[in-house]
Amino acid sequence: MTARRTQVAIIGSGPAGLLLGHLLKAEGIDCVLLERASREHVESRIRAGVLETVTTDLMHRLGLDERMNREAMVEDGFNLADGDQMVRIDIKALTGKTVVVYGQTELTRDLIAAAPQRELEIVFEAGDLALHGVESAHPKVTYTKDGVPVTLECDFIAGCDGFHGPSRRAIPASLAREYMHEYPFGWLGILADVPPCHDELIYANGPRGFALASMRSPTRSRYYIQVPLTEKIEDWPEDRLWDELELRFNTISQHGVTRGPALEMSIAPLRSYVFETMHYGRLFLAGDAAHIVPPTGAKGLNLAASDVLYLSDAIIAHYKRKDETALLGYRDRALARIWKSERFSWSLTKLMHSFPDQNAFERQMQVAEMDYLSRSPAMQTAIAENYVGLPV
Ligand code: FAS
Ligand code: PHB
Repeated sequence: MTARRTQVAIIGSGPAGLLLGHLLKAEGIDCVLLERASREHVESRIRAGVLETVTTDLMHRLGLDERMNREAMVEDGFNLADGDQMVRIDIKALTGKTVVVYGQTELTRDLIAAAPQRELEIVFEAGDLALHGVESAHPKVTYTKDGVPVTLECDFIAGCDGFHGPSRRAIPASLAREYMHEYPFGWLGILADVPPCHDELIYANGPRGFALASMRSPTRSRYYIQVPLTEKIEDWPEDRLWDELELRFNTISQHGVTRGPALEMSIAPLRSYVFETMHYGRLFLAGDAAHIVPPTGAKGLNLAASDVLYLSDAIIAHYKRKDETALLGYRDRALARIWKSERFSWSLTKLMHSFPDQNAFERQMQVAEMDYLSRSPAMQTAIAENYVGLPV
C-alpha cells in the first residue's frame, strides 16, 4: 500500500474536476485528480455544446482559451419553433451577451492537455475508489492504480464525480436533502460531419415532439429528437433518424438537413435533480455530482463551471487568508444559481416537448405561450437572460 498526501483530492476529471484542479493549481494549491476511466474514454465522450460566459471566462482566466477562441462559434441568438412558427431570441440585442458553441469534448481535451505543463496530476484508471473520514480534519481517499492500493491523505475532498459517482453516497442519507423530477422521454442524439441546417440553434416542438438542431462547427452538426424511454438505439437505423430530422427542420431552416454517416449516436434520459447537501465535513460536491438539469436549457456544463468558481474561491480563501466564511457559504451560494437554472431548464423542457399524457388544454398552453413569446420583448428578454447565464 502506497501512502500519499495532497491538499485537495479531486474525484473525477470531467469539466468540474478539471476546471477546479487548474484553478487551485494556478494559486499554488496542491491537488490530485482521480479518474476511474481512461484518458481516451474521457476525451471521447460527446456531451454539451453551448458555453456561457462563466465557462469561457474561466478558460480565459486560466490562459487556456487559445483553441476555443480560434475554433468556437459565437452565437448572437437562437430559435424556438412550434410547427412552422419560429421565434428568434436575439440574445445579443436583449442582453448584450452571447454564448459560444464549443464541444465539451474539446474543452475537456484542452484542460487535460494543459495539465502536465502546469503540473496538475491526473490519475486515470484509478479503481476501487472510496472516501474515508470526510467528517474528520484528515479525510482520505483510497484507490488502486495498476493493481497497487494507494491511500491519499488530504485536507479536502472535492466530489466532481458526476451523477453516478461515489462522493454523494459518502454523505449520510439522514442528512441528505434531495429533489428529483424525471421526464417521460429521453433525447436521441446524433453527431455527423455535415453542415448545420441553420446558422443558429433551433429548438423545435410540434405534433411529432421535440427536436434540436445544434452544431459543433460549420462542418459538424449535432441533432437531437425526443424519444420514449422505452426506445433503444437499435430501434433507430440512421436513415430513420435523418428522415425524422428532415421532417422537423427542412421547412423552417435556412439550408435544410444534410445527411451523413454518424460519428456518434446515443440516448440520454432527461431528469431534474438537486442534492442540496453539497457540503459535509471536509467533502464538497460540484457539478453533476450534486445536480442534473435536462439539456434543454444547455445548463449542465455551465452549472459545473459556476460551482467550481465558487468552490475554488472558497478553498483559496481558506489557504491564502485562513478565512472559512466562503467554505461555509459555498452550498448556499451555489444553490442560489442552481435552483434558478433548474427552473429555466424545467420550464423550457415543458414548453418545447410533447408529453405522452398531455391533454388538449395543456397543448393549448404551449401554443399560447409560444404566441405570447413571439410578441413579447419582455418574455424574450427573460428567456435570453437565462440562456446566456444568470450572473455568478
Ligand atoms: P461529468 O459526469 O462530466 O464527470 C464526472 C467524472 O467523474 C467522469 O469522468 C467519471 O468517469 C468520473 N467518475 C465517476 N465515478 C468515479 C469514481 N468512482 N472514481 C473516479 N472517477 C469517477 N449538457 C448540456 O448542456 N448539453 C448536452 O447535450 C448534454 N448532454 C449530456 C449527455 C450525457 C450522456 C450526460 C451524462 C450529460 C450531458 N450534459 C449535457 C450534461 C453535461 O454536460 C454535464 O453537466 C457535465 O458533464 C457535468 O460535468 P461534471 O460535473 O464534471 O461531471
Ligand atoms: C448540443 O449542442 O449538444 C446542445 C446544445 C444545446 C442544448 C443541448 C445540447 O440545449
